[in-house]
Amino acid sequence: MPNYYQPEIETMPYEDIRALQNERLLKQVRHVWDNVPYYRKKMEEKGVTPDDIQSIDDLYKLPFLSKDDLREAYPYGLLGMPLSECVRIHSTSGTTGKRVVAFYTQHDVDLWEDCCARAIVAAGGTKEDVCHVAYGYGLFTGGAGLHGGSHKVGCLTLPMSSGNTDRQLQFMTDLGSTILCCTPSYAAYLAESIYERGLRDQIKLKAGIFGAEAWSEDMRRDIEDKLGIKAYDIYGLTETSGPGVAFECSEQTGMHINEDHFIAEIINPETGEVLPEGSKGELVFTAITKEAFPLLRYRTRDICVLTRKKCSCGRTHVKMSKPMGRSDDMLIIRGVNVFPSQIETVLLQKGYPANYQIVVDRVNNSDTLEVMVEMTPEMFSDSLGQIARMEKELVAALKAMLGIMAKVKLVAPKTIARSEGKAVRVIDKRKI
Ligand code: DLL
Repeated sequence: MPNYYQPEIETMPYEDIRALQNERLLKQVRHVWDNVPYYRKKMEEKGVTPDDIQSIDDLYKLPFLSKDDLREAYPYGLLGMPLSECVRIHSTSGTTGKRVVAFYTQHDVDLWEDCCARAIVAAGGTKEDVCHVAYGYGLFTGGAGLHGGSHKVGCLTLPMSSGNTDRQLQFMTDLGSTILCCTPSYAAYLAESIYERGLRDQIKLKAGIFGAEAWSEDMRRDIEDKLGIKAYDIYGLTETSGPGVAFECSEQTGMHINEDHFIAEIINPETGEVLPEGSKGELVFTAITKEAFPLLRYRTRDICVLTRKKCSCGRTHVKMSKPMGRSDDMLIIRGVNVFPSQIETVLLQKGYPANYQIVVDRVNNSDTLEVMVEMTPEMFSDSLGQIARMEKELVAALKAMLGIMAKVKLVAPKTIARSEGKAVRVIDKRKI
């Protein structure tokens, strides 16, 4: 039997969700118009007033917000409440340009933690569980979000943060962690360490809640097999509060978006046109309950598909597919669109671990693509001929997937730095 954290909301009939969204949208547009001069100006420039928005059908009339807007309005320009009402900030992990800072009232924190609690319960969590939170704590939203959700469910919460793998494994075995929350790349690293130290029999993990970065179905299977758990995806971004905007249920075929808090749209990233259900495009969110940072029509840059197919778990909220890469993660190499996730899929299918680095450069006016891939200890060999054969086989498999030639360099086990948070997979030297 599926479990719900807030069944009256999570299994609400579609018409009721829509009615709730309509009501909340109208209120939110008014709130933003009255309290966020930056967005009000954008609406005025487009000739839109709150009276023009009578239901979700009018959403398309509202202007988009992008990361550039957030940077321009940094730090307080999009604040919807007096600073004295705010109790928290979080910030993106962005490495370029100004960071994005998001604000929360106590009400915002509360609703966000509810969303994360829903994700934990959907992964089978109850108050009997020991929830091991190994997402980073601090400005990053991963630690705080899952921590708050775990409290709400009533799990025993281990606020581990990321890093210090010895300590992670010690607590995991001594305190019997049953749910692991961290990035998929850190989960893969922990799984590798558990395997190497022969600790598999001493861990009690049953589920993992992994997100914050792209991970493939092959990586999911790999982690599930190594740890003997079910691995659930969780999605979110700092701008919309953090993790828990969407989460996977027992069906593991996409993530339910918490539609009582967010209206999702898919648009054509080039033209901004709203696309029908089932189309692949850029995900756009309108936050309809947030007070302090009430973003309307925020362009996430994440490319995915939405579907309302009936779900066996009984939840009625729309599902998003795994993001198929970000529109700004896409590499254009010799005119061909390449997503790092395509490369990962090839590597995992060929039995390589998910430890790789992609280096893009420009030599003699032509783009080059090099993929450094770690071998497993079982594959590792001193025979240069054997390694050359394996590299050749990978070059062919990558050519079949990407349509272009890549140079492959196989390296010894443990040579590529492990990530404790979001993995850095791509080095694009053309941009340096
Ligand atoms: O990554 C929030 C989060 C924390 C989500 C913990 C899940 C778990 P940011 O650092 O602002 O926030 O990064 C947001 O990360 O636009 C996506 O591109 C990517 N992302 C987040 N979750 C997933 C996922 C957090 N499940 C950006 N799959 C988003 C793929 C994801 N990409």
